[in-house]
Amino acid sequence: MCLECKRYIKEGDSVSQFDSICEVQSDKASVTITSRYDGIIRKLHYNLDEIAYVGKPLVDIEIDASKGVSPEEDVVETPPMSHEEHTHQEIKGHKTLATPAVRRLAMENNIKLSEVVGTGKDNRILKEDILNYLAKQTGAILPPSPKGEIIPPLPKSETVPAAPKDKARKTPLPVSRPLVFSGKDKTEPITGFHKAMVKTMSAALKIPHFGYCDEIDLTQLVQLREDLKPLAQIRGVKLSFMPFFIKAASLGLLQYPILNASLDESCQNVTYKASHNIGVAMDTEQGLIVPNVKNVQVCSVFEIASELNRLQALGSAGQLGTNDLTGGTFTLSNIGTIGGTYTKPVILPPEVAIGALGKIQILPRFNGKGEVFKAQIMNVSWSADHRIIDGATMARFSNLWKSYLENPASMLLDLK
Ligand code: CAO
Repeated sequence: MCLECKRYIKEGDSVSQFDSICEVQSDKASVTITSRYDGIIRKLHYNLDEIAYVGKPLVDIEIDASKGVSPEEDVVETPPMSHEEHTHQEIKGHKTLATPAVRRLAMENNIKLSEVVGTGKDNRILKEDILNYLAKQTGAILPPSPKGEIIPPLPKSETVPAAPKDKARKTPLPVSRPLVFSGKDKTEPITGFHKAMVKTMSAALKIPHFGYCDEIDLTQLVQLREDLKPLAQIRGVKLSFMPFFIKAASLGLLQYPILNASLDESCQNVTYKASHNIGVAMDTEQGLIVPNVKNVQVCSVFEIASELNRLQALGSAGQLGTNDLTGGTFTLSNIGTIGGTYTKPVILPPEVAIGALGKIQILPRFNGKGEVFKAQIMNVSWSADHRIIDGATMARFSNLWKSYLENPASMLLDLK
């Protein structure tokens, strides 16, 4: 487990119960560790960015004797799971599972944990359950604060769309003078989400990838999104192209369920997944992450947009939890937001297919009458597991997906 660059305390600081101590990042999620005690920080066992070991002391806290506890030093240990510390709270006779950070989030927003449905293991209440509960209450998409602090619910009139990504980061800084090299090599451990990428991509190497590319004319969709964007904005949601790409993929998967499947390790059985949990590759400060929109087959385009806003807000704040990051069944990667036309996406095992989207460009094309017009063109690149998916299936799926996007009104026929 790696201690990420955010630490909220230093030696000598006074802390109270539930005060943030630091943020840790594992290869699955990052989470804020809070103090279990009132007291004074006497020793920090790790420097920033060092690997902290599960079960080993993280900080020594001298406990305040006046609070009726032993004045000896006590330690806060690195939890076995970064996301789900095993803490209990008794509510109305039954145990509610939630981490101290989640309980603090609930407390600061005046939410009774007994009213929140936990979606974690054994019904544990996760941070996103609280955020979802708040969002439902207020109709707002809550942008998490940069430090992972708790933002009070907004009144209805103040609903806001998810925080836009830090655009500044995408723009390369102008280099005004020649780069100076220090002349020293630097070696650093691979940690956090990068570690997950090593694991997943090494496993993906075992899959024989089949590639298939095509060009999509998004002229109608670009116009449709322009029309719908202000309506979504009024409802507090930013509507990008992704929700349409995702919904069209789900409609396609209904016809070609083999693409929403997984193959067991010995390649003896294929499992067709009932849920379309569509992963979205996300470029974040912490690295590449792929949270997924759950059960797209039963979601409207608006619901997908709203969920994507939530995932993007949590993703850019480094606060996505295990539930959002696991259980994907099919993936789309919109690298076109950064640039490029065709790419060669790598399948995320145990999934069997992935699509990557290039940038939308205005290019001359011919219409049915042979006249040149300004078309909004995007390229798509699919990769599929050739052990169970043949090229013809991938091509037919791609044709269907393309037809929905080139004539977005046709999606209405198949929406439930
Ligand atoms: N071409 C051109 N413009 C595009 C586009 C495309 N393919 N896709 C989206 N855009 C536009 C959007 O419409 C939006 O413009 P407006 O502000 O005018 O509405 C702008 O780009 C920014 O979009 P966004 O990033 O806010 O939202 P999104 O839903 O389109 O994309 C996400 C979300 C998470 C896919 C994207 O932010 C991202 O991280 N992309 C990179 C994915 C990546 O790294 N893939 C590689 C994986 S393998 O290493």
